[in-house]
Amino acid sequence: KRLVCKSCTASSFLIAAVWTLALLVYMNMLRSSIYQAGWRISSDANATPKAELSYQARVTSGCTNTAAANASKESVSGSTNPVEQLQLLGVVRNKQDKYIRDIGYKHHAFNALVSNNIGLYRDIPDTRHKVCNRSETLESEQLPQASIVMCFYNEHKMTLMRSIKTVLERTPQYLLKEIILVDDNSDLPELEFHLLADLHNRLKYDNLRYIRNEKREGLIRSRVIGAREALGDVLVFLDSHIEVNRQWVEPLLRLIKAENSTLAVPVIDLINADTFGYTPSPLVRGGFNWGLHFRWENLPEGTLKQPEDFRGPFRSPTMAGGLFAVNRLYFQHIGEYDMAMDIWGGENIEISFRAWQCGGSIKIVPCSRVGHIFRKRRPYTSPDGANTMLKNSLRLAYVWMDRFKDYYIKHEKVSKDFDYGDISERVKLREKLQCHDFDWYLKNIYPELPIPGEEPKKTAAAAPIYQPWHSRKRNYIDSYQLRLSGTELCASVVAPKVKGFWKKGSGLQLQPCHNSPNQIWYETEKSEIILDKLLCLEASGDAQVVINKCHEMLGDQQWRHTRNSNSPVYNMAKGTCLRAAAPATGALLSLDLCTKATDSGTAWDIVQLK
Ligand code: UD2
Ligand code: MN
Repeated sequence: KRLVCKSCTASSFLIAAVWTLALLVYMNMLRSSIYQAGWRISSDANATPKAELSYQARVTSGCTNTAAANASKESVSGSTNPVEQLQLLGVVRNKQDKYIRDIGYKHHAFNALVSNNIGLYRDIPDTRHKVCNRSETLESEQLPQASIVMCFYNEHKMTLMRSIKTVLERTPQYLLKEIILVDDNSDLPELEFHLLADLHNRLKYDNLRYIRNEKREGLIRSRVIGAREALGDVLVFLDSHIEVNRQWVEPLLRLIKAENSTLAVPVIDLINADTFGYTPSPLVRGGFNWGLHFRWENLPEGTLKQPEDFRGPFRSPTMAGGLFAVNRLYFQHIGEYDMAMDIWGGENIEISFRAWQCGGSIKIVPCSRVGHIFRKRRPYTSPDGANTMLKNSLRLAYVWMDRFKDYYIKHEKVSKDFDYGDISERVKLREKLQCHDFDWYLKNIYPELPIPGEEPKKTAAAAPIYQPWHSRKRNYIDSYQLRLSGTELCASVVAPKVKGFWKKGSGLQLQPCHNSPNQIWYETEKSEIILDKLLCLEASGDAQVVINKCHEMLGDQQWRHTRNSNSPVYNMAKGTCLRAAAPATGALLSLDLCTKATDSGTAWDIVQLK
């Protein structure tokens, strides 16, 4: 018994030791393979795994010339994860990321995950024309000082802080009197708690002033509330989701110093709501239609003949509204804003008519650039659900447009008894300032506007709203099949063609690869992937992938891959990747975490067509 027992103990020790060793080796392998798949594996909240480090470095990689950027380059190139190699900011890694993305779209109508990952500050391209003055501004030039007025309602916190931070970083200190934040009674928890402490701790700026409205006032009254507190010579109004570009304020202040009744408007560059990509806008000016909707339109023909012309400024019949600088006393003189206008809309057209009709002007300053997040929808409503744009437009039509208001009323089919409130104060203002009538405005400031029932005029074509800068011409850079790695199955659309087009909204599935048009994808230089040169691959809903009409606005129709085998196919808006449900004919394709192991249906071979 003793003998047996002895040998038993010895051999079981040996067996146990071998097993433990094997288990350790196996766990380590598992650990590194999980690393490579990009999962966060740390259960210890304070530990910083390697993948996490490179991720954080990448987040700051927008900042060139910084140690962070260099660190990021090293760690990213050292990464073995193809998704990480693509250097993306919106990768959805887990449930928490997905939550931030989804709740962000709901509350803000932009990708808050990307915004968080960008952080407080990043470099953006200098989008000014080469003729713009880049030499450092001298204090001896004695430009007036600016008070920034930024009002916000339920703004995304990181985006709000970055808006302020860019002003602090890109404005000479001696030109910045103060930044006045007007919180329009925001009720998002992230803004209710610690907001002031966070602003103070992270921005470290003493002249940041904070006003909180006791009730929701809307952006129009909020701006006036802020402006009345301001002490600087010039008021600069900004939205709360912007990034000012280099030397943005100097050309505005220079113009106002020279012409104190001019409203100086920067060029509004585009920050993509899905990807936060920053793109320059071309030089366009503001107009409107008879529904009193603001619209961009091309500059009058012949405005830009030689390089120097790109320095502007250009007269503009109206402005978009959100971003402009104005002499503070002149703003008071011409009657601030109409304080009976609610929440959103119309105030930009009103101040435009008023400025021009009452002896001032509006000019676009091309050497001043400010990026703004253009969203596809407004993420908030008015407290009583009212259509404030209608009420506000009626007020301005009755005060400023004389008989021409009838075109608006007819165009919008406004009912005769719609209550737009008392306008007597504003009518008095118009008399006091001895303003021109609307006929004068149309003849002298906006002769290009077609008048209903009159001969059509020779005008520059109106540019499409918000993104006139997207060229219509498609440039294809590649064509390929998307083959699920390790199989002979390709991403295909199995749907009838209707009038020469594939059926819009059709999903994708795996089919044996056979070089037919329903599995041949064309990639454009804007990273759209287009089936048969007809319909765009689009991420839709929570995790669907379909083909749809190309909308040219990127984001959900914008993709990234490594152009090799075993590549993820990454959607820029969703931060997730194309995934086949199974390696089998007929298996459906959807979107899922890119970080899943490569054998789980997210690895694709990009098979170029010969
Ligand atoms: C455009 C203007 C915007 C304003 C609007 C017409 C640009 C870039 N933006 O719409 O400034 O002129 O046309 O009214 O030209 N806000 C409040 N309280 C509210 C609602 C909004 O403080 O009740 C804030 C909001 O957080 C933002 C700003 O006002 O900072 C403008 O609102 P928006 O961004 O929704 O307007 P946008 O850019 O669609
Ligand atoms: Mn805005």
